[in-house]
Amino acid sequence: MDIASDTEVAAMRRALELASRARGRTFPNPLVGAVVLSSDGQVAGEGYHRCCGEPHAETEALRAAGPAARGATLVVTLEPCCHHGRTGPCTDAILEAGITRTVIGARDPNPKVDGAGIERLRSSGVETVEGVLRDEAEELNEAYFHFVRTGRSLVRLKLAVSLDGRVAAEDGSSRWVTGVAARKKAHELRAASSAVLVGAGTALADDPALTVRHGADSVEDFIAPARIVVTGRRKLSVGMRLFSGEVRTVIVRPETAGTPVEGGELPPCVELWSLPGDEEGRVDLEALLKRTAREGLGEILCEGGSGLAASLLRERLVSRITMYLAPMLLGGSGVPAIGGLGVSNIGRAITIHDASVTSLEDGNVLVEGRICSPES
Ligand code: AOF
Ligand code: ZN
Repeated sequence: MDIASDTEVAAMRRALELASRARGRTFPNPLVGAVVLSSDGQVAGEGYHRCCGEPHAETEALRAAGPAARGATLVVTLEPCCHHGRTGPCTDAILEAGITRTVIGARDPNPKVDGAGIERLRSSGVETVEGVLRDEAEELNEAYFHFVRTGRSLVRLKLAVSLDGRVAAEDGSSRWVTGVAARKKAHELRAASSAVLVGAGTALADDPALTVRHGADSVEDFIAPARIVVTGRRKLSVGMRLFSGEVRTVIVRPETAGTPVEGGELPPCVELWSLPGDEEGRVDLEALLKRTAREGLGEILCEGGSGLAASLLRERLVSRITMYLAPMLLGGSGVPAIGGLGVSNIGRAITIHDASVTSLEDGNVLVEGRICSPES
C-alpha cells in the first residue's frame, strides 16, 4: 500500500508532537519523532531525538517497542539515516528489528542521506511511503533544512512599526509603538528562538533587556535565548540592561575594532566574538550566522535596528519576517524601521511570500511571511 492509513497519519501527528518536545535542543541536528505501530494499529513504542548527540528517534522508538517491532510499521517524521555518524545507521536498526513497513514525513536533505535511506529500506524489502504530513514535517525542521542548505542559522526579522513604517518618533522615543497583545506575542517569539539579535544603535537607544517575560512556561525545559549585539565603531556601556542577568550574552565586533565596551568589567557570562568586517567597520553577517550555527543557535530573532535589518535583508540572510503594525502615524520625520535596501526599481523589491495577516485584540495587525533567498 503506497498511501498511509488514517491510523498512520494519526501516528505521524503524534510523532511530530513528540519531535517538537526537544525544540531548541537538537540543532544542528534535526527534530525527529517516531512511533512503532503493531499490525493491529496499536502503538507499540514511541521515541524522539532529545538532544544533539543522543540516540536517534527511530532507535528510541524501536527500543521502546522491543520484540513487538517485528512485523510492525515504523512512522517517522524524517527519512531514517543510512550513514555512520555519532550512532550507527537507523536503516540497519530498522531492518534488524524486523520492521516491514515505514511511513516517512520529510526527506532528509543531509547529503549523506537525501533519499539513500529510503532506497536502502526499499531495496531491503521494507514497504516505504514518504511525504506523509510533509509540510508539517518540513516546517518543524525549517532551521535544520536551512542549515543543511546554507550552513547558516535561520533569521526571522521582527519589527513593530507605525502604519507608515516608522519605529520611533523624531525625538527617538519609541516605547510602546505597539499594544499589549503585540508585545506579548513578541515575547513568545523570543521564547521560541535560540538567540535574539540587535544592532548596537538599538541597544544604546532603547536599552532593551532582551529577556523573555511571556511564553517561557509553554516550552518544556525552557532555555533562555542568547542575546547577541552587533557593534561596529560604537561603544557599548557595561551598565546596559543587556548585560544584566544570567543569560548567555554575546558582543560581536569586527576584528579591526577596539574594545567594544566602556565603563568597567563585563560580567563573566558575556562573550566577545571578533569576526571579519568591512572598511566601514561592519561585521560580515554571513560569517556571524555561520558562527551562530556552529554554536548551536539555530533560529535567530533579529529585533532591529534599521541598519542591521537593512544589511541582513540586502544580503538575503532573512528567511522570515514578522511585522506588528500599530494604528498610528509618525510621519516622514519618524525613524524608519528599515534602512536603504538599494531597491531602485519596483521590480527589485524584496517580496514576502505566503503572507498571513492577523488582527490582534489591541488593534494592532500582525503580518508574517517568508522571504526567499537565492539558495532556497
Ligand atoms: C538526529 N536525530 O533522530 C535522526 C537524525 O550526528 P549524528 O551522527 O547523530 O547524525 C546526525 C544526522 O542523522 C542528521 O543530520 C540527520 O541526517 C540524521 N538523522 N539525526 O540527530 C535523529 N533521525
Ligand atoms: Zn538515524
